[in-house]
Amino acid sequence: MIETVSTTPYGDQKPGTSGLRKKVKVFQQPHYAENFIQSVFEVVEGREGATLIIGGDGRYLNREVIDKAIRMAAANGFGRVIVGRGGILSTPAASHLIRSREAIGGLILSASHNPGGPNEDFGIKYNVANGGPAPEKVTDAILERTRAIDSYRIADAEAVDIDAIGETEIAGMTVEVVDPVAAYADLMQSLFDFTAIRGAGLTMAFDAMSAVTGPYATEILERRLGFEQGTVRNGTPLEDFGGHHPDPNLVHARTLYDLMMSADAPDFGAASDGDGDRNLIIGRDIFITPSDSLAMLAANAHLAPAYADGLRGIARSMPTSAAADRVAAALNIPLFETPTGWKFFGNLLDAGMVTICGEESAGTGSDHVREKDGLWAVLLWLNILAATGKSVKQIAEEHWARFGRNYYARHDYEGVDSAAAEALVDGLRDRLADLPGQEIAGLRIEAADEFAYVDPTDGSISRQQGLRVLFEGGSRVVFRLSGTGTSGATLRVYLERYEPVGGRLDQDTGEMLADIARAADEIAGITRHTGRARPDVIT
Ligand code: G16
Repeated sequence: MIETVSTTPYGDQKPGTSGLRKKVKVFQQPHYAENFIQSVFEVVEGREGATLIIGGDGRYLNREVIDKAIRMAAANGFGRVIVGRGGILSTPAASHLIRSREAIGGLILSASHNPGGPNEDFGIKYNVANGGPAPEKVTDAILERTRAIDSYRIADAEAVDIDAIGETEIAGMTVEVVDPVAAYADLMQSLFDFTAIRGAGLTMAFDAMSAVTGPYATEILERRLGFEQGTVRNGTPLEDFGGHHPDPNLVHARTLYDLMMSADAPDFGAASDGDGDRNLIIGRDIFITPSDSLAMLAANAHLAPAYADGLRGIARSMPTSAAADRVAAALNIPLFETPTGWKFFGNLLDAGMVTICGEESAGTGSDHVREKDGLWAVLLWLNILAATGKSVKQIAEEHWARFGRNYYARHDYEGVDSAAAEALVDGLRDRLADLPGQEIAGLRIEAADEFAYVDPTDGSISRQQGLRVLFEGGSRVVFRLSGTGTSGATLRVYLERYEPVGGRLDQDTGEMLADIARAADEIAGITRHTGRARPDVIT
């Protein structure tokens, strides 16, 4: 019944910012997914008889890999697998199930905001018992196993029917198929004032981008909160996301943006990504950057029942703007600056040191789960709008008038030759010490360094987490290579300029950042190294 299958290692199974992400064709190589899953299972201590959660964002290959993962879990001693019906679980819903069902961990099958389909991307991520992405020491151990693997174990059984709710047995292990939405929707209802949101008479448009949040948003927004039918657009998860990038930004959610800038705009516009952990927030006639959204949510969170007693602290990734820092200072609570990657928030949340976390990459979340959570951010915004009776624009303008404004943009150079990208980063690293005092594009450099993080809970150190150049007056540019791409390198250049209270708070972001963008090119030689005159995506 249990087969041991011989295999040989693949050399490219190093987990990135958020799990192993590769082209579908890579995952389709013989034993490729099995090698990785077996390597994960071998580092899960205490898996004998334990519960494992499995689900994914429904992209191409999801069902096939779930079938393998279930049969491998049975062969590796797990006692129970809980899987979302149809193989569906949004990333925050999976995190919640791991916690609420006291599972030892979970496999989340997703490549997040990356496109899906036979020629696009797939991914496998392992989350640990707190519901959060495996920390670096676990992903390092997984990588080590992938390099030495010589066999994997799998139950030689029929595929389990994952479309019917209920329990079945496979090789002595129970497989429980659950409604992917119900427990998560209940959790959201416990955090927010659904009655107030329902009664506020707001209108909204939610773009699920043909990805996993469709069923969640339909249940919560249309059924439980009473928004009119059709509020959720592109609400059916498709294996290829309808051929689009399920990435909620101004490029890929352009239709929503155009609607929100038009005369027909509803009060509130939002979108989420492939696996439901990212969010995009657009008010009528105003886009809210993810960094600002974090700051505005933190400043107003006490208006929602779950956060009525205030926040313990705020955490943000280093490239995220300092807007949240000013809120933390005003609330007199600590602010933690971590490397990019949600996994770095887990220890702070577990230790009760922070309540809200966020990243420039369209992620915000709280201690209710251990992942960022797209619909959570949407619901907190709705709760704030309902409680204040103000528009998104009013909330934003009042926020800037109180705290000042961090103009912010990220410039992405995608599919850059890896060697050229490395050369850019290495070259800049070598010159960091010489930069302070220099004047570039009219800006004087105050400091320059490479970000390293010491986790205050366990002392673990993460080095080489981005190069930062700080200018006099609080502006800065950060350079880093993405850890989530699947072809070539993506250079991310994060631009930020602070305008204090009483300053120019209603200007065009591009214009306010133009001199910093020029300085960034001069400092790092972006055009020289990449051959690109301008970024592929600006968010
Ligand atoms: C993942 C991580 C985030 C990170 C983002 C961007 O998001 O969970 O913490 O900010 O990648 O990472 P990078 O800049 O390395 O591409 P997701 O939504 O893709 O899982």
